[in-house]
This record gives sequence, structure tokens and C-alpha cells, in this order.
Amino acid sequence: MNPNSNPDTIFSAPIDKIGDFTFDERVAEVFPDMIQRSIPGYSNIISAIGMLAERFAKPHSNVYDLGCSLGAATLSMRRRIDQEGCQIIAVDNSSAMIERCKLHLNAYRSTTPVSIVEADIRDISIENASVVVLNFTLQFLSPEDRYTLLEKIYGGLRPGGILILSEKFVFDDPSASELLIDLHHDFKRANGYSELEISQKRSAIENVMRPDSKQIHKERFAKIGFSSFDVWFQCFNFGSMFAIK
Ligand code: GEK
Repeated sequence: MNPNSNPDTIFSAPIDKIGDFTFDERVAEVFPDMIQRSIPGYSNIISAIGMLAERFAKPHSNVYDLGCSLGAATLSMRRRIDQEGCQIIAVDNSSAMIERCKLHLNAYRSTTPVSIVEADIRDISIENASVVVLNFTLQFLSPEDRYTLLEKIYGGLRPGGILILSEKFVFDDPSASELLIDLHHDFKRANGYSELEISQKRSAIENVMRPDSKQIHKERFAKIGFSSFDVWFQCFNFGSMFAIK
């Protein structure tokens, strides 16, 4: 369990009719515990996002955290960025997440200003960006919207700017896929989730989250025009990529 969060027990009792997963008040309340226990490597990725932002953030530029939830990536970047006139814009369309994100971020002081915006990331404009983070958010958009959003990000990035994209991956090779999914379930069991919780969460998320393969991500980056991209972290079927303009 995460000591800074209420424990995630959302799927612990049998549910008659499992609806689609939404980022509502109940999820926001247990989110730090849920994400730590569900995504292998999450805390490593969060701290490395801070390191990457420190390296790539430029003076008088914008840094975006798209699908910021409670602001973990924003906090990590804010701790590291030391550039005059640089501001972070953290965006999420869940009001429950945004409300709590404000509380989390206002609890600490910092020199880099942060604007916390409740909006759909498909509707905002991206401009003068040195760093853009999509930490486990793109997978919730439809495949057509993914391409349009990545094109918009590319358009709003300065030359040399970085996109950090973390996602669950799917794999073409059936045995590799089975092994990596099994290892992920072992990870969840080791973190105290029961078989019932694992299977009910899986049914709830199935319709709202359709991940891509690393190959698809790479092909899309190349088609859009990113000059350099690769995977910089992977644990089981979860990982993170960078793409530089
Ligand atoms: C972290 N990045 O802790 N517009 C805005 N927000 C959206 C949209 C959209 N169209 N679709 C989904 N979201 C965070 C973790 S969680 C990942 C990201 C997960 C938001 C949604 O409300 C949720 O807060 C977030 O994307 C995905 O580093 O729970 O697996």
C-alpha cells in the first residue's frame, strides 16, 4: 500500500455488472495507491521524467503534462527544472483529478510556475514547448485521435524539444505477449491484488484502453517527422519512449 494514499479496493468485492472504467471521485481518491500497484516501473518513470525535463526544458518555454491526474510527473519536473521564464501546464479532463492535483501541488512551494487546467487534451493548443509529457494517457484516446494529438504536439514543440510517451504495450509475438501479461499479473498479485480484483479491473478497462505496439508508436513518430525516437524504459508490458523534434 502507498502510505500517501487511501488503499485501492475498488474491484475487491464481486460486481454484478462491470461498467467501463472512469476517472471519477472514487478513482481519484485511491489513485496514488492504484497506479503504484498496477504499473510496473511507475516510480522509476516519474523520477526519470524529472531528469529528462531538467535536461530538455529551455528558458521562456512551456512544459506540458497531458493527462496529469494528481500531478506526479509535474511535481517531479518542477523539482528539477531551473530555467528562467519556464512554466508547466498540467492538463486533465477529470474534475476529480484536477481538484486533488491542485491540493497536491499547492502543498509545496516552487520557483517554476504551474497552471493546472481542466480540459480535454484534444482541445488545448500546444505552443512554444520544450518538453511534453504523455505519461500513460495516449492509450485512452481513440487511434485517430492519437495521431492528431501527436501531430499537434509535434507542431507545438520547438526544434530539439522532447515528447516523453509512457504506455502499456502490446506485442505481436503470441508467446512473448503471454509471458509479459503473466508477469504483469504476477506483479499485481505481489502487490496484494486478488484474482477477482485483477479480472474485474481487466474487464472494466478493456473498452477504454486499447494499447499499441512499440512498432506502431515508432511508425507514427517517423510519419509525423520526429527526428529521433526510442524506448528508454521497459518493465514487462509497460514502458516509456522519447521522441525528439
Ligand atoms: C501520472 N499522467 O500519474 N483529456 C484530458 N485528460 C485525459 C483524457 C483527455 N482526453 N483522457 C484521459 N485523460 C499520470 C497518470 S492516468 C493513467 C495518467 C492511468 C486523463 C484521465 O482523466 C487520467 O487522469 C489520465 O488521463 C490517465 O503520471 O490511470 O492508467
